[in-house]
Amino acid sequence: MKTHRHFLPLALLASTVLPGSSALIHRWSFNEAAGSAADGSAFVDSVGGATGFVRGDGANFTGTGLDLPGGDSFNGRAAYGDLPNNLLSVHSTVTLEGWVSVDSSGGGGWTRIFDIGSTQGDPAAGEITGPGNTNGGGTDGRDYLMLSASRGGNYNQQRIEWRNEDPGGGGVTTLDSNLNTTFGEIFHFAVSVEGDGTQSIINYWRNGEHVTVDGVAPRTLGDINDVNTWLGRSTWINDGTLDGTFEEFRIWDNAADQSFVDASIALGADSVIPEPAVFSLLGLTGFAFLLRRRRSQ
Ligand SMILES: [Ca+2]
Ligand SMILES: [Ca+2]
Ligand SMILES: [Ca+2]
Ligand SMILES: [Ca+2]
Repeated sequence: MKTHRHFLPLALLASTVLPGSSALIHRWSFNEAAGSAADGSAFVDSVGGATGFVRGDGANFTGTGLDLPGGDSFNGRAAYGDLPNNLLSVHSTVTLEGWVSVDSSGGGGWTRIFDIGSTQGDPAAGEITGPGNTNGGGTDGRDYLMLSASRGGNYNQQRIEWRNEDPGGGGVTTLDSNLNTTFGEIFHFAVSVEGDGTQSIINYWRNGEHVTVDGVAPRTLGDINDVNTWLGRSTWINDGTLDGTFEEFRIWDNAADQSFVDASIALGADSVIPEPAVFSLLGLTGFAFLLRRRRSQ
């Protein structure tokens, strides 16, 4: 009865939750019934109720994910995921976590995993509500926090960029990475932003590798005019839209660390790590160790 010894501590951990300590605030799993994900199709947020919508054409629900076709959302109608406004700016600290595959380079250059901010088009407040340029103004991203899938079409290069030019004068922070991408292979990502009211610290992991360590941005999440909250599409609306499949996307209201990332990867996209209160009681490192031990036996 060797197995039971390992299930028991997990059950205890899962039940050791303090009230009011929840840190997972949004969870989109894209587990809608397989089939066409036509323009306007909804995908649920099982934690925060912030329903997302497919905008544009050519997407499909796979049963476990949202498969975007890749292409042009400006002159064309390549589909992307559109989440509600103001998901980030109401927080000072978040972790954006997900599982996604980049299916091909067919989406073009500077495609995005996520891009959350605003686009030129004053006085329309920078919001683009569908394929094309619904503002009729300029095409530049103004405010945004984004994670790219490529740099200029090179999918073995990526970028995190945080621009604060809505209104102008806030500057930009750029954090580049050089990670090989295998098309069609699902990977895990986590980007944490920890604000102190004046500046923010950015950490980034891909498949558990700590790619960006304590990057400093002289601004806070409250500085973002987050009216374009997008998966796959760039706030620079001339950019290509990702050919990728989103299996899971989450927003946590605290900052991840290595132990959190390791534990989340060990659990996988279909399970959520127990509430952080558990970690403060029992130690997150110990929990990650316990998971690894369980998996290795
Ligand atoms: Ca899923
Ligand atoms: Ca695809
Ligand atoms: Ca701003
Ligand atoms: Ca919007």
